[in-house]
Amino acid sequence: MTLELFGHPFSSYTWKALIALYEAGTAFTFRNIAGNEYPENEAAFLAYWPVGKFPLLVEDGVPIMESSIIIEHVAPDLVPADRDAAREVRMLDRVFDNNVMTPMQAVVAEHLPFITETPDPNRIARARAALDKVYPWLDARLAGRRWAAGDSFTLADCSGAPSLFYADWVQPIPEELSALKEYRVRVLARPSVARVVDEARPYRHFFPLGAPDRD
Ligand SMILES: N[C@@H](CCC(=O)N[C@@H](CS)C(=O)NCC(=O)O)C(=O)O
Repeated sequence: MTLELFGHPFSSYTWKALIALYEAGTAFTFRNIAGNEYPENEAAFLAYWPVGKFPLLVEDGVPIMESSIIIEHVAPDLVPADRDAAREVRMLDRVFDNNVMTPMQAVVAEHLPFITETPDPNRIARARAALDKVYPWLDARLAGRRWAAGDSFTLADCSGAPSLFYADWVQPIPEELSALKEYRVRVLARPSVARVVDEARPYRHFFPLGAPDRD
């Protein structure tokens, strides 16, 4: 079997899939589509998935898109068998993607000249407000938990780690939300997560708002 993951080492959704692959210890080839460094990878990626959203997994020539679907495919153990526990994991995965990753990316997009020539302050304010709304909810949900959905590291942590990593850069998590802040520290120390953070260090200068000198 051949397994290839197309993605960018600094991309939050690519991290999500990489964390799961590292957790599962699965052998795969990473096909970096960063900038113009690897044109053959980008051409192969777009041939499989013209929409151009990454990550993309290709297993024996079969393309599999969407990070959560990729994770359930390569690391099924990251979703518990129990129906209620699985619902909590999948729900938090959606919350992290839709309510943390999306507004975080909206702020970033407003600072990318090839997407928006003139940053829209209203759009930025709305995205920051969306983060401020979800942070207290997450803080309450994570209180008393080691990992996002309880005692085990799951799919929800694969999305929690990258979304909170970047969201805190864009709109810092308030000090008083200690459960959320501590979770972010804990999940960034997990070896699979620390590995993606380290692999992305050479790309930090691309962060359009200016990467903070931490993490
Ligand atoms: N729902 C998708 C989202 C993927 C996504 O938005 N990826 C970003 C990179 S982090 C991307 O492809 N950006 C490039 C673009 O939108 O053209 C998933 O979970 O895989």
